[in-house]
Amino acid sequence: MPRSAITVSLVTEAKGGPFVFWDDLPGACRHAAELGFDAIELFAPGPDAVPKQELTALLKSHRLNLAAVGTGAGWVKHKLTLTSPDQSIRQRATEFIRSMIDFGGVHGAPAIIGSMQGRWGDGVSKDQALDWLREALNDLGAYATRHNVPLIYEPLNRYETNLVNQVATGVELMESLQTDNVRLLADLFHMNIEESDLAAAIRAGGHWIGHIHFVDSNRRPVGFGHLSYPPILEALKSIDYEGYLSAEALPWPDSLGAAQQTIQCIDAISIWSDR
Ligand code: LER
Ligand code: MN
Repeated sequence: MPRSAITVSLVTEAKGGPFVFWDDLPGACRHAAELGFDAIELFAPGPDAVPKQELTALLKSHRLNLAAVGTGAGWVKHKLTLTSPDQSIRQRATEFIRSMIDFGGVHGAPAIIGSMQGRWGDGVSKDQALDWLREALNDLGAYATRHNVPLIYEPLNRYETNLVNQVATGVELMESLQTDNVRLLADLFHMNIEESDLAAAIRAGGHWIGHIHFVDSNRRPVGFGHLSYPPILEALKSIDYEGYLSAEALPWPDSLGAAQQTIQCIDAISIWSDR
């Protein structure tokens, strides 16, 4: 049975982005626990955003897990990417992600590479960018093993990257790596733009899928857009998906309303999937 998670952003520069709770981490944990979520997914400005003991205490007192940590602040705050034409930027990007792997890893959570993958162009060929991306995923995937967590790589829609937009292309990338410690993130919002059949894409992703951003077509919480969930859930069942359904969604109509809507849907799924 997949577990439930809800996103919390502490990144000022990401304002307007698809995160349910904002700024107030203790408040977000309280709401998440009261509503019955299993975990939070944290989008933090950097590895020092929340001291280790403080986060441990918060998670423990609310009986929450840390589902994952985003690394996108490296892009939105520092303009770092793994495929920049500038070697020193690529290096700093790798170092930033390594520090985020440690930040999440001590709490048992994987780091997600989404916008930090960058894009090809600006003098960099697609083959070159993919080579740099593979090099970084091999390096960082191997690094994450020290915390016994995978590294999560997220295909994004065409308006955010021109590297990997579909799950099947993500699988090709995974299969070309030397490390086997990288898994794909299937974000239903990006998939709604890029895939012709979401359920088929999930089946094609199979065991490579390690995390789900659980959201509707318009990036509002599940049920507030036009995605049809039964085939998606059947597909997740068919691949024995046991990871998180993590609500990376806009705080619509507001943070609490978005969280309530998400947990109601996930609870309904539990009942449905037990049948
Ligand atoms: C960005 O659109 C996204 O989906 C995030 O999870 C990755 O940074
Ligand atoms: Mn996402």
